[in-house]
Amino acid sequence: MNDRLYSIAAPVRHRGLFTLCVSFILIALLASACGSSGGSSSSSGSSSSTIKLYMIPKFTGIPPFTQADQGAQQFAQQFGYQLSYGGPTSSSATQQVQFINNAVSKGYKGIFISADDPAAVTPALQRAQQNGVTVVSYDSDVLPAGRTAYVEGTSAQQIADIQLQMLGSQINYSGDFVILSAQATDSNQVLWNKLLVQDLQTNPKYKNMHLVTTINPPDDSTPTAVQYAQSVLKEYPSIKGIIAPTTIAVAAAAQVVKQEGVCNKYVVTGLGDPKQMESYVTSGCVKQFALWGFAREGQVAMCAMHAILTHQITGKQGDTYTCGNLGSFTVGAEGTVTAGPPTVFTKDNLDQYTF
Ligand code: RAM
Repeated sequence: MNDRLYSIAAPVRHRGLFTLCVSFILIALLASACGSSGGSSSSSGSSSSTIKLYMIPKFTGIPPFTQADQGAQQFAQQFGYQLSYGGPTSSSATQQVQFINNAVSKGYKGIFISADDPAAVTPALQRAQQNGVTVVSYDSDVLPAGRTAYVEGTSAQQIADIQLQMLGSQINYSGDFVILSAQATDSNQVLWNKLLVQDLQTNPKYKNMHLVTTINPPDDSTPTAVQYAQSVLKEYPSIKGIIAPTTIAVAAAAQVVKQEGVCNKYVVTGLGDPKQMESYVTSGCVKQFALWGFAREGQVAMCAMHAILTHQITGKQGDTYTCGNLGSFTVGAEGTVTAGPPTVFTKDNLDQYTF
């Protein structure tokens, strides 16, 4: 398990240090006051009075979650919170529950989580809430009972539409395709795939496109996705393309079609990280894929947490809060906040993105 703490407040061991501690607390309070007024206080200078928050991704070690952490960290420093980041190294709801329980027992006051399995983590989150912990889900939602608000990177409906459009425009809106997704418990992919199917069935533009199957590998890891992408090409050789709504699977599918020398035969598209996809785009193997700013998603989630902790909002529909220079955000249906717009990447704009 990967459990990185940005800063750890040193425990106070001696009564004689009381005066010194009071001074530290005062300094910390001053620092946090400066931070919330736009200064540059750092969480690494925090004392034991600093409010501690914990961010748990689906799993650590991939760019989107690292970027969300960095975005959240930036605003945590401004607000004077201490933000820690840690989670399973590969998708595991059981391990996420351990991270939740540890955060509660260590006195964290807020938890951000992108769920590996909403049903499996929500009871632990409810216990956390009963202990006074505020929960904001991001990226992949938990059950509504387990959190106050959910911050999605971009609108789920737009993600579905864009993916169909990216594939359709490259195959003349005709032919079979496969969705190579992530594990079946990932609530974000499940929702996007459902909306995509609805779109496919109802929009006459897509009447000649046919989804052969949606594949849910047992996890969202590169070796597994590569293996499944290879099987897709073997099992369904006559498809026109693959839509992969995970940064892992879209890169894996691109790797497989490139290695097998079939870039001209199959369209690979979906949701990808620009840096991870760069070589496939510059070599012409992948023409289009989409994503949104995960750093922004982390920032908007941190601002939601701050607005809840400071009693500016309760997470009900219509609540609004501001987020520095990103402007103002409104809580929508079922406590959902949309962080920003999606971007479609092609060879023409890819070099503008550094993430
Ligand atoms: C992967 C994860 C994440 C998803 C992106 C698009 O990084 O599955 O949850 O939002 O892909």
